[in-house]
Amino acid sequence: MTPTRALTSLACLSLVNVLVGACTGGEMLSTTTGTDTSYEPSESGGPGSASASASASATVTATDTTPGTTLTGDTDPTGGPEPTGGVETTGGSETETSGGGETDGPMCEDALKRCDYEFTYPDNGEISVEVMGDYADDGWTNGRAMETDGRQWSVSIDLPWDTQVQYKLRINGDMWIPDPGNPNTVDDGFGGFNSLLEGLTCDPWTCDPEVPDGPGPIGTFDWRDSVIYFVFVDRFNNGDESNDDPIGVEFEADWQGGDWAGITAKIEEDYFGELGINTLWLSVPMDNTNESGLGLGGDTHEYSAYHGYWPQNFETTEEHFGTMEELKALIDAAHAKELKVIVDYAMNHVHSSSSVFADNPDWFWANDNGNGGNCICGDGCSWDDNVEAKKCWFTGYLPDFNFTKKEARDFSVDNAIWWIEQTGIDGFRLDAVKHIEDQWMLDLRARVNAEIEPVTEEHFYMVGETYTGDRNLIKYYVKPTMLDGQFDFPLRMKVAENLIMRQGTMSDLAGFMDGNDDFYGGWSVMSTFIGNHDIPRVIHLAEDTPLWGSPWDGGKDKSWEGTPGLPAGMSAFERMATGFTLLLTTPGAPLIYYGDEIGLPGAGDPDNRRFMQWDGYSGGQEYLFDHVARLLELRAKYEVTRRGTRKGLSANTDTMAFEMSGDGESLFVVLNRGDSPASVGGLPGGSYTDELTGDQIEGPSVMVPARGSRVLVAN
Ligand SMILES: [Ca+2]
Ligand SMILES: [Ca+2]
Ligand SMILES: [Ca+2]
Repeated sequence: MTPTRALTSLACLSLVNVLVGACTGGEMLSTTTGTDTSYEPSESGGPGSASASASASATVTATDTTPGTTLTGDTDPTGGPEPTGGVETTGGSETETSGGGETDGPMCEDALKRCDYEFTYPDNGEISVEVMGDYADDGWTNGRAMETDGRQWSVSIDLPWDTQVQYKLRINGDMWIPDPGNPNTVDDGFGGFNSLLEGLTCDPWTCDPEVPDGPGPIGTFDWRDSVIYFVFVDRFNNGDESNDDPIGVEFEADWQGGDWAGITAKIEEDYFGELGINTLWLSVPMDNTNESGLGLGGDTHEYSAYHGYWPQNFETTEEHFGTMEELKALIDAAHAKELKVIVDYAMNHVHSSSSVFADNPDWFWANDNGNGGNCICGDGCSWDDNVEAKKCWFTGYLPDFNFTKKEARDFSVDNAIWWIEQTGIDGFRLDAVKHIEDQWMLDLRARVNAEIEPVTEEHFYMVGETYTGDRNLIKYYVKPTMLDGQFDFPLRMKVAENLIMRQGTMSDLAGFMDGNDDFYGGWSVMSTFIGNHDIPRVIHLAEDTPLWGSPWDGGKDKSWEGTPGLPAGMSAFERMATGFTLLLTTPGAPLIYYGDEIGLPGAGDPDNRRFMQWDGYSGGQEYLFDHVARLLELRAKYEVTRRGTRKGLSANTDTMAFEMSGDGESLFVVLNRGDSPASVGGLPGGSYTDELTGDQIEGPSVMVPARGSRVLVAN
């Protein structure tokens, strides 16, 4: 197809474009989300880290679609166009192009129309070349990788209809330049220039698939109602000492005996019911190696595979956790208690001892950076570069699947489906999403839709992990063809920073949440959290003096030496409780990391994975458990906490108030991070009951205890 260029002066007229920055007065606003990260890509995992993504998927709709100029019926089995048509036409790869009337392309709003455009760059031996820009809302962080024929790099990208596009080329992952083949540039606001394409129109065009506006999954269980508890299997409860079998590395890094029988026992004791959990997330169940390995990034400690991320045998259970029969018994026991079960699935790599690697070496990327060195993530290849992050090995003993090879992809997706069919699990938590090729996830979602959901008649939930502060990168994977949601790392970091660590202000947090509530789309079910197994235990950020200065700190300085103890007194537990009030009264599928309900202590990995404490709780721990359990009772009772709309009512340095409402129901949440009681305003006048304490209280301003919160219902 041949793109044509519209007149500049017309480029922004009557455009309702949901994907890129707004146009005003014929000028492009300066790039919004991208410019800061485009200049200084930060380290993996940090805020604003410019990170990996997918090159191919952006063009799927274009390459697979044959919208055409021949819409007058010969390809349309329904018998031809209706002049006013387009009612059911969304374009895209699977959609027939019915309707169309007098137009030449499939019918869709201009905002969904796309023009295929080929970017090129002469090949001078670069390792990688990517197009970064505002052609998509993740385009400044998720470049589209060019491919080379040896003489020229090129990539086709679907550009938004009749919209100016600013872009740069990223060479070898770190050098950002304007496109030398395009003389049209614009000031980038950083003393340099972005290349500029005027608004393109084309004939024919393609249409982006429309994303549904609300959750539309099948089934009786609505995943917006889910409350997830991450059972880190090896460290939770030991139900069978006969399978303990440590391999002899340091205690903290060895198997410690937790198993599926132990979890089943806790299900039957109703531990999760008492807390108010309805979904369990279990560690990777497949057999891991019994070899030890050094930690990543210069760590001199030897580790076992107790965490489950070093898979070896793909259709065997991990013997430290139990047999397939014991796993099924766990899932049956959970289902009998109306608990859903999702399992971790690690698809990026295998352990080098796996026969899958020995038998199929060509299914894996070579550990070779093309310059005579290794391609270890962070050592020879980049954790973040769009191309390298997909193929780098996490470490020398974890060969990395090359899912551009169909045989490898089919093997892995077959295996994921096999685990679903064998066990009856209800969802997956997918590890290290930005490190695998997109097609793996597209394939898995398509097969789950085709093979699993018609049988179970329930929606199979898939939540991914992309450890970054880059919301656009996280959002990239949240779409009906990939993931239902991802873990909301950016929200977690703001809650930790502003509320729990008391940096900045609660107004900062309120402002962030105003922009975050709808960021991932009404269709998605993101998982909100304040703790997980990759960050230090949150209780230490809630101490009077937080143990680390940044919410992003991995806490590795204390993970082996000088490990922290349980905080004394109440204050840390009260702050953490207030954090949970925020999390458990707002939408998402909140995640509770095992032990966080009792403020279990621990610095960075592996100290954040101490064995669960089952008795001898301090007053602070009991307070926190009871608070979380009460919040989850309220979450079950008040649908607005799960499905309502949040509206900020007031915020200042230490306090914040918001309303959750919907279907005629309203709930008011007030939070005070300060160390003195505070009056919090902004509520409607009238009398309220505090559902946490039973207190009767009068609005429009209410007193909130130091480090406390209230959940108010109008009397
Ligand atoms: Ca055991
Ligand atoms: Ca094993
Ligand atoms: Ca990979």
